[in-house]
Amino acid sequence: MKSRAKFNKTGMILSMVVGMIIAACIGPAAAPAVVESDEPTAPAMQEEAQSTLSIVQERGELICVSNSMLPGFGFLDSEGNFSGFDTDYCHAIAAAVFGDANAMEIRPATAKERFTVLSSGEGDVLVRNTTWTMSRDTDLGLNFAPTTFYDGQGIMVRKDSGVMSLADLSGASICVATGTTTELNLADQMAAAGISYEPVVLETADEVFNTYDAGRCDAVTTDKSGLVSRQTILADPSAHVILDVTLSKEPLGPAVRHGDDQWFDLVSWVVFATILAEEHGITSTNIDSFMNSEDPNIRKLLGMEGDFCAKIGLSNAGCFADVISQVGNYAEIYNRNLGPDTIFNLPRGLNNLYTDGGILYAPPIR
Ligand SMILES: N[C@@H](CCC(=O)N[C@@H](CS)C(=O)NCC(=O)O)C(=O)O
Repeated sequence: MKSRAKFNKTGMILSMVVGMIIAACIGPAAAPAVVESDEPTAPAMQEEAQSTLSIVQERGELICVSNSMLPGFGFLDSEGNFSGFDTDYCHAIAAAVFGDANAMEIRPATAKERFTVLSSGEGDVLVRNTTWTMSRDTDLGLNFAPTTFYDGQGIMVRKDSGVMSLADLSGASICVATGTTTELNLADQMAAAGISYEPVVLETADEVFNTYDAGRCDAVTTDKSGLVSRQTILADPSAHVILDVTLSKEPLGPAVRHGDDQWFDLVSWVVFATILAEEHGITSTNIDSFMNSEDPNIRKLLGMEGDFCAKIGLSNAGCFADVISQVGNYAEIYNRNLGPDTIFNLPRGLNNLYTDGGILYAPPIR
């Protein structure tokens, strides 16, 4: 969409210039005809001006670019349903916009194609275990909403390989996905440590992990959450171990296209609302008991005071209350998908609230 709008703008300026030249050559009387010939560019101007929110509202559903191969984060099951931590953030945005968490469709994308899918306008937001980096923030034209999952890159090997450290991987073949920070970090870290290795670069998570599982790589690397996730669906999960090394910082979170501040604010404040709800102990099941709260912070979050949802373009003053009641607070989203009652049992670590030893910290709604 972005490049199309740009093309239209250029086309419009060109036809205006041509029109002015023609008008100058043939005199004022002919000018109206030239103006008429400009008409086809009018819808293009509208399209350029149309906000992501109004596109989403007109469509009647959100299109979320996400993963389909990462259990716990974004996974398409055999019945055709998507679920996971990232999927729930897609539901949360839909709940805020429509008051209906299910007014949402997932557009699955591989790591390699995800940015093009977003920038071409095939989706409204990218929520796909995507790391916030400077190049993506600038060159790729993305704006990153607050981090929803602080992660780091890890390495998994077979237990019987005896590999314990990076140095033990000298000469090893390592399976890695293309179009990821993973691929670049691995190259940097191994070069810095002076360790030679053979990268086996593949396109999808299924290819990466099936190739590793088939014994065609000595190790596999991606975000630690991704390793924990995919370990559960290896032929014999207990035969593998995730090394106690962290190669990088991988702050994962939603991203939107540059150029639409309101939409960026909306997605950002949906994330913050889930964190604030956890801070205040408001959950999907107890939210009704807070509706009479006298705490001004809670009253603002739940839409009883001020009109904060209007500031992100929404007419429903209870936009965040809908997120919390339909999808849950941060802890509920985390626990439902990754917590102790799931097969992943991922400790929250950095993803705890700042009051509980983590770094999740949301600015105030006021
Ligand atoms: N967080 C990293 C890695 C994300 C990533 O896509 N990891 C792989 C794990 S193998 C993946 O999910 N691949 C799935 C796919 O491309 O379909 C990034 O943003 O580049």
